[in-house]
Amino acid sequence: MPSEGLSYQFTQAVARQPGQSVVKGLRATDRGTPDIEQFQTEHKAYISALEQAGLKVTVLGAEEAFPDSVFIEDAALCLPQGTVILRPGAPSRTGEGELVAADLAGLGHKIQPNDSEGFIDGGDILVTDSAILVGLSKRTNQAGFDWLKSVLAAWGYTALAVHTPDDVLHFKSDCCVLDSTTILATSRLAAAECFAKFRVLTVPAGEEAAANSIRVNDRVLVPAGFPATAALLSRENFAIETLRVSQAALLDGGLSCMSLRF
Ligand code: CIR
Repeated sequence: MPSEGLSYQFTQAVARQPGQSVVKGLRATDRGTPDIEQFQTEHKAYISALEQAGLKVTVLGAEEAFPDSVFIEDAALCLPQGTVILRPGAPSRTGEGELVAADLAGLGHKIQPNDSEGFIDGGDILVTDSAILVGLSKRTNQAGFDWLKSVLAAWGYTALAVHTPDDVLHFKSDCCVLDSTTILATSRLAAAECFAKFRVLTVPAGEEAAANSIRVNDRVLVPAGFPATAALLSRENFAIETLRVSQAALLDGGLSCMSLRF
């Protein structure tokens, strides 16, 4: 069942180290190859920020066979009732669900295996305190959504399929939860019907990537380099902390996708 704080109050997280193979990670546009050392430095700071927000973080070892496996959020959805294994839609990422299932089972998670033919990336799943919104995208198809919806229904959640703009990789590239009733979103999503029941703060023009922020307990982690968004959130009385994610961004990744939080 959904509950107050489900979407932003966490005690634990699981992340995965970026491997050497991260240089081969997927990207929609080539804006340069990530520097491994810099990636590791930014990843360490990210883990520290989660710890400072009060989470116990388990950092799994790098998986060289999966260049994008640092973006662990795409492979599973952790809820109080259990951990749902997902099936990422990019061919090079389809085995990541099984990989993470083994790791999380080892950590004591109750695993809901995935027997669907459909595809679904965690980056398309926005858990709010009232419903779970799933953006259909190039990585998440109707069959993947239908399967997840039936799993979630058994646990008392309502899942709603929504649209992800064509030029956006994942639904959550463009939005995040700020609290039980407030969403931060780009203007292209802010007007969308899916947020009709929420108060929406719109990311200032030119700072679209700042929509991939994450509320973690008493603070909002915001990617560095977006001063207008930081100012907006401060004006709204959110405590913010900025973090550099320059190397993940080269692979279309951001703050949300580098951990599973629960
Ligand atoms: C990919 O294309 O799958 C990775 N390079 C980036 C995934 C980012 N994941 C996310 O935003 N949830």
